[in-house]
Amino acid sequence: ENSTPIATRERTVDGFVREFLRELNFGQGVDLSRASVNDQYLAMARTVRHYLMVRWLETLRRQGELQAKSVAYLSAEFLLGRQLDNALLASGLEDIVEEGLSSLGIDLATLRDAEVEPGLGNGGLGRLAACFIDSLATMNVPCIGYGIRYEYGIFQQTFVDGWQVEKPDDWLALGSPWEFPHPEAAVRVNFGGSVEQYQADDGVVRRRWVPGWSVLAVPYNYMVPGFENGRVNTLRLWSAQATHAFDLAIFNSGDYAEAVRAQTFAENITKVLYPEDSTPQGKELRLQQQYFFVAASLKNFIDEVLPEGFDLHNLPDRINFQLNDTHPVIAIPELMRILVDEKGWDWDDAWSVTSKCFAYTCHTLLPEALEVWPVDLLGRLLPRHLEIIYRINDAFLAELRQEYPDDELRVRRMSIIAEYPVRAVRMAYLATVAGTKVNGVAELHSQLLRDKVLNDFSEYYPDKFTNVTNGVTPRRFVRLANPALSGLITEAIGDGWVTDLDKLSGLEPLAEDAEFRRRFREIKLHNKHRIADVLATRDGTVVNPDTMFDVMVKRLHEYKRQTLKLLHIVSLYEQVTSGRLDIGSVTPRTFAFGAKAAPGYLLAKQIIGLINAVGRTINEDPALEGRLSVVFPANYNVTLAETLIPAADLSEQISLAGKEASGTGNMKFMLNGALTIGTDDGANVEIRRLVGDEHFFLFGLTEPEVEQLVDRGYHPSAYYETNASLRRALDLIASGAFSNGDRAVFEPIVSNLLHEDRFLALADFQAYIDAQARVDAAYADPEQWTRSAVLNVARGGFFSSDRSMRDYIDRIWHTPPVPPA
Ligand code: DL6
Repeated sequence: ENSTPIATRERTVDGFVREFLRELNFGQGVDLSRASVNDQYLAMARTVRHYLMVRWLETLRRQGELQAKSVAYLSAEFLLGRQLDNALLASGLEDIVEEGLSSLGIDLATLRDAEVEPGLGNGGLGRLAACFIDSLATMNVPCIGYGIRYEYGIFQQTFVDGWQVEKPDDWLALGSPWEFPHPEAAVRVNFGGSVEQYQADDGVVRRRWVPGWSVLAVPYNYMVPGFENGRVNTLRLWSAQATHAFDLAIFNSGDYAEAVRAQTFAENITKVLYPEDSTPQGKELRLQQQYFFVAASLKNFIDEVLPEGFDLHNLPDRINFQLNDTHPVIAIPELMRILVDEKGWDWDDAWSVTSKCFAYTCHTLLPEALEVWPVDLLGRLLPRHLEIIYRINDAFLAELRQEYPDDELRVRRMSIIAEYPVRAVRMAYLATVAGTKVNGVAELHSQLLRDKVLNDFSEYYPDKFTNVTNGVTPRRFVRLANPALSGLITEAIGDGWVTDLDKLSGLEPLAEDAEFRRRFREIKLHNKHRIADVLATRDGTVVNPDTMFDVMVKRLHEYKRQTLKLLHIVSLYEQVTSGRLDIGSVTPRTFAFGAKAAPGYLLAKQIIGLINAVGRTINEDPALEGRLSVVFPANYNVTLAETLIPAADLSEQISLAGKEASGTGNMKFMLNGALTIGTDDGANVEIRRLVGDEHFFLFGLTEPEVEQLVDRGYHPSAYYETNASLRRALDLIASGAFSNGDRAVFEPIVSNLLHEDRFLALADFQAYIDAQARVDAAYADPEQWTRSAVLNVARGGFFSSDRSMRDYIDRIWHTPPVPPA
């Protein structure tokens, strides 16, 4: 029985107003008449979190009591997006708060806009983690998210003359009301040093780590509220701090400057998020980050979350550590180290437990995105872990030699340690060997993982491989992002869809209802006006809501093929300006882009420059009569996605088949009533199957065709020579038409396409143009288009992250929900 009193709050307008004013006065130290918008926002955020507090404390108490099997989602990235709206939605406080604030003359929308989103992720992978923890909380599944509290998140993108310039993302500068720091619960994380042999008390000779230096990991807790269900899970992000002992020793030596330097050195670990999403560089600091957060998390879980005296032999019945990509994989040797070195277990016992506690999700197919750590570096930073990895590998190779006695080549191929070009640890292999399951993130991706990337492993461990198709949270990406559409859906089928997205199928018959379609169109137009207003205020950009919104938003990467989209635009422009196409016959379109390039990815940055240059030229050319325009708002992030996606008519998902693991933007567009133009890649395959061919614009080579073409020898210049529109488009770029006649500026892009074109943009060009012609034809019939748009929503229920979580639970975790008491 719980005898601890928990303070509650009064859920009335007056009660809220009282709490809010109390926070403003006592928390912020200002009265209403002097409060800045930031004061009001901070007070408001704290007030709302107080309302969630009872539920959080209750969730923690109950979990402590029940010790139900849980998920620990280990992820170096959580791209959360703004918190205020989500907290209001989850707590059911929206109406009370809106009324309460307006009685004080405060506009809720203004406070919303004051929130700086925590950009603690690069893109799809980090946002997926955020969707998953939202779903688990909503489904009453016990989960702790463990990650890193970067002091600077993903950089702020600005454009200077159309070129990307990065600015630090100082997201904490104005206060961070959603976090609860617990410096008293800091844990020590060690690095460096050496390994020594010693005789233990039992006489056994053992090995142990003698670290060279250490830092403190300070936990910051965040609430993860379920949607109106009373559950609040926890996200625990770690921040690095210098250890006091370290400081003190140096201070005592009188070297003040050295002491401060040591502190800076320690704090650097969580200073900044690495902005590469698919080409991780083997930087030592990145490995420090990875080990830092998993070591702190395992320690926290074992020492603090588990009850005292817990028998770690039962750990697999209590927890699943889900490895979000290879970033947290160093947790595997860390758990081995804890069990063998600290707890004194023998190796086999420790392996038996460790190999039941982890599961691994792979998020890529690009070989360059699979992390490997040179043994030199790993051995310097984590010498004992390297030994443990070697020993895991020795045992694994011995097993393999038994299974494949005559195939040493295969054994070497499967070794966790690569020998070439430098000796290095293949983290994906380590995760596969130690994990209970390995999953890809869409059907095609999982199949390619099994058949190609990890083929040797899937033959050896046929039961380990599974698929869980990604999903997105309907709370944030429909209910909050698209209130108008949400209202219409709820009016039609009730509000159960918010937690049971399959219910959207109830909209199917309404695709045939002319009045419903009219309202659906009206909402799309409303959403276009909404984004137009946002862009006007934010950037001074003008967009015309009476055009088709053709949107491509995602990280800038060659495999995603923003250049293919650009070639379509340039080709249209070339045809109109050369007089071969009557502008009057062109469907008015607004081409919208949003994309950040990794700062060191020069070609990607050039492509950004080209998109902006083409945009400038087109937007200013009177020959187009305003029918075609390009917008590229800088700093695309979760907040902008939430207004841009609901306004889209056409979703561009045009990666080269076999390269995009899944995509999740594609799902957000579908659920907001956009039609997709896309290749047979990632989750597009499932989108098309669910919505039907008639409501999806498919084009391009299939994955096997890509492979055949590459095997035969791909010569992009052949397409240039034989396809006149392609040639004219490329020639126009090469001519300097978009760079004031300077032919050198975009030469690297043109020459890359002509001579290398790693992702076959030229091979798919004509198919893409033909598919765009089908888009135009379909758009010309608004009733038919709207029918398709409605069906996209109605058939999109599968893409809820609640469904993804059910799949993880059934196929991997086996963690039943724990309903509220
Ligand atoms: O699974 C989430 C997301 C997928 O939807 C994208 O297709 C995929 O590119 C992305 N992967 C990454 C980083 N890759 N690695 N490693 O962001 O994951």
